[in-house]
Amino acid sequence: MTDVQLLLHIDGHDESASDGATIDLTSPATGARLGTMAHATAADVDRAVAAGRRAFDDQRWRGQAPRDRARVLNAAARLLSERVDEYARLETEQIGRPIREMRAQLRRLPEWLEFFAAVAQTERGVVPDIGREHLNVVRRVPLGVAGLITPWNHPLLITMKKVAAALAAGNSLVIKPSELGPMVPLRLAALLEDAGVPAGVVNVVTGLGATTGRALSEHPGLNKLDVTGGTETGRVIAANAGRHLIPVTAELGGKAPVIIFDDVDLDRAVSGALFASFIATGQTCVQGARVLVQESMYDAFAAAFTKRTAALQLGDPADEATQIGPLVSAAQLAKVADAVEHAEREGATIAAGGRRPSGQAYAAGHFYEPTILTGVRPEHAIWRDEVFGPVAVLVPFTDEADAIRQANDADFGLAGSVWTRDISRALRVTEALDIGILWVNDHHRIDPASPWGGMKDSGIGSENAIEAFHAYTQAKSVLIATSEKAPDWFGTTDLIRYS
Ligand code: TXE
Repeated sequence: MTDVQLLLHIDGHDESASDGATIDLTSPATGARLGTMAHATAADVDRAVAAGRRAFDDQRWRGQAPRDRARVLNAAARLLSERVDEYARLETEQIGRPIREMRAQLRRLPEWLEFFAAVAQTERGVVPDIGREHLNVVRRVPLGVAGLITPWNHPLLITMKKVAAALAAGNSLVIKPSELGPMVPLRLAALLEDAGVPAGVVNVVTGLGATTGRALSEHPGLNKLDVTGGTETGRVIAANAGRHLIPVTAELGGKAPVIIFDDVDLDRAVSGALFASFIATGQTCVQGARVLVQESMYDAFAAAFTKRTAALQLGDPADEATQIGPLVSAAQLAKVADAVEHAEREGATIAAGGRRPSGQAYAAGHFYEPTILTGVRPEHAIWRDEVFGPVAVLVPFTDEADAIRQANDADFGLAGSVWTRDISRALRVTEALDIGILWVNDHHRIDPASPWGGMKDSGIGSENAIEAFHAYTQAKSVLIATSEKAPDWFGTTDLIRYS
């Protein structure tokens, strides 16, 4: 087992918190102590923001030509490829996600650095035509120092989505990783410096949300906030951004529908729903939390889905055969167990799971069986509230209109999938859903080139793609008079000519 002492990373140096405080890290699978992390004070956050500001003001990163920044990001991508297996092991140890999934996820992350390196080099300003007497040059410039607040469920993926776009655009960063998953985001800062990002550009402050996270999100020296987390956390952080009049990107909760029409092959539908609902032990914002199945195939689907869910392999996340790991923390386990008990009290039926697994192997970890609930009604809390665990609600629908109505009956609008072989129907249904990320005959697919962001209570703005790059820049417009005639505003009555 690792015994780590994680430090803050400020201005290129690893250091303890100014008051020496630390927080213990424990394994979600065994309860064993993994080490400690520094608990950054408000003064530490202040120093990190100041370091980012100095790096921005002296142009050590944003002043480099885009092709030079791109070269560094591509070097970081190569280094990351070499370190993926090590980072996957660390993330599995820290958050309990099965190693087979962690490795598959991390292997793709160099793509984010490569994509945004390409965007940095190919981005162009624009020259809007505003008439013959002026030339208008509009360029995109970086914002300054960005505060990145990230969660535990995909520690490196979510940090990477934000970091790659922000760095490509030339910003400085202060990252506050989740207190449950700081290990690999900290390593990323060191890796970026190994690749050539100058010290001071990427700073990391570890600590709790209520202390370190709050100090960062309330800091008046930031030019942007970017958060992935729970919806209530997002509201608080977005309100802070509002107070300082800085832009915010927020990727928050979800309650994704998986809409299965009866023209889909049963096996494909079942394996698709399993993938949607139980990847990452259900701890993902786009988890298929509401599986809606057309009533003509509902019974056959329910039988097969329940059978395959019950057969999923729970266990030690470091074991290659494990499909479902523990939940990340005792608090998350309690939240999931409470939600299922409450659903049962409200009248739902447990078709699979619904309890902690028995046996010595599971005793010290935060394990919970993958769970399917039936008989859920729209007035039940489980229909509406995000559980963020391996719990899927299974409900029938009659026709297309009923599927759309049920899927849109949610405060969230992050993600969803539509399963059908009828392309026209897929287009109609995706068009009608108030959801930002939609898949047809798939779920969970992510790509650095494809925008990722929710509607309604699921957040503000988009990660990934050119949208994320633009969200880390501001348009700067320069109007150049090209006319030989000097304007004389007060010497003429023909003001229209000059206004
Ligand atoms: O998330 P938090 P938690 C949802 C999910 C989960 C719930 C709570 O429903 O059960 O949120 O999980 C920092 N000011 N998601 O408690 O608290 C915090 O330290 C500034 C959805 O882990 O939202 C961490 O770095 N920062 C989700 C980050 O915010 C604050 C991913 C997210 O933590 C803060 C995770 C504050 N006042 C949880 N309070 C997704 N969309 O994927 C907390 N933080």
